[in-house]
Amino acid sequence: MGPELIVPPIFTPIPPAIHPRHAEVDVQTAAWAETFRIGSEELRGKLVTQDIGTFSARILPEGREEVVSLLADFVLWLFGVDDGHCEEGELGHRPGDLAGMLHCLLRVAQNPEASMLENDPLAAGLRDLRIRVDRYGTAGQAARWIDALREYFFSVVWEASHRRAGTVPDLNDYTLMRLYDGATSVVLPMLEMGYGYELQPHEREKTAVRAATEMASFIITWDNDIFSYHKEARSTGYWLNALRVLERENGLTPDEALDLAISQRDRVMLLFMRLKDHLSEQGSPQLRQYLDSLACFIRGAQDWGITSVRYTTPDDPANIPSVFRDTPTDDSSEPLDIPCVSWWWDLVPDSAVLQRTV
Ligand code: 3E9
Ligand code: MG
Ligand code: MG
Ligand code: MG
Ligand code: MG
Ligand code: MG
Repeated sequence: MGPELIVPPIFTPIPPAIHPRHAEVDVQTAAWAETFRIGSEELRGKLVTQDIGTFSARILPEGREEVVSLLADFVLWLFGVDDGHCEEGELGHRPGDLAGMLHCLLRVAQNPEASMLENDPLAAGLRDLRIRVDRYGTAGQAARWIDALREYFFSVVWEASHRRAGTVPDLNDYTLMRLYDGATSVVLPMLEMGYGYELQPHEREKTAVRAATEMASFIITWDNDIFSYHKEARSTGYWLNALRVLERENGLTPDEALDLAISQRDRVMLLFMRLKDHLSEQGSPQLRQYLDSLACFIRGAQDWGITSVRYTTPDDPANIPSVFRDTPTDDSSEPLDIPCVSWWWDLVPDSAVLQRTV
């Protein structure tokens, strides 16, 4: 292994926030994982120390406590799937069998009464999550949550085909896959449930609102790829990460790939903030709340990412920062040269142009 990567402070213009009941939620989530026996004993033993309840409390700092708890249990469950089945399990190398298993889980989410996977802890946990989604969300939000699970599952099957072949996708394919396999889109219905509103389809599906959502997913997953590089590069199995993609695609060293990944996420962060301001000016109060929640999701993932023992432990410390910076390393407003997302830059008025006209 080469010299350790040193991650510098990362740019964030979003202030930190946390729900006052974060400690209680964190304890309850560990208890939920034990009740439903999520993951192997070994995996569960790790997950319950990773402050996943605290992460959820950062995503919904003023949300309804029951939904903060629901989100925390759901994120822990997602790691049960993502670590347990995909990255560390047998199915992660067998995309066809993984697709079959995930379809059965989807059926349980849709029809919890169906008598299938009856001795499967992840299915039992999912039945419980579905009951609580029905309690705190609308019928439409429950349906969108299941659809989002399907898109997350679809993407991890794509990822599994690369794992089986030992291949690294190109940057465009990786970017598209990462919009879904970071499981960010499955969290979105819970942003609405947390504050007890439902975004109307004409606002949620508006191209610019969908783009803002995708930008949040990009930033959260690029940040994860930066902060989890230490954990992932040490894993004995296959691993996939934006830095690894950039190293391969552009013939870069890890340090150079890190600089490029940081400049990419800085440019998307600036665009996200501009688009958020622009949409907030015209949108409903619900849309403003939703956009604020996307920002909390981004910042929450950053604060959790630099503190959780998931990414750095005292016995194997990662060189990740303990603070953030308030300026970007790259303030270009040119589109990234990634075809699946470069259209994002067409949606928002250029602040440079605006500044010249005031
Ligand atoms: C995937 O990325 C991480 C998700 C499946 C875990 C669930 C977390 C969320 C839904 C919130 C989004 C947070 C992120 C992306 C950290 P990956 O690289 O497998 O995560 P890892 O923790 O192993 O680096
Ligand atoms: Mg802890
Ligand atoms: Mg993963
Ligand atoms: Mg992972
Ligand atoms: Mg990661
Ligand atoms: Mg450097």
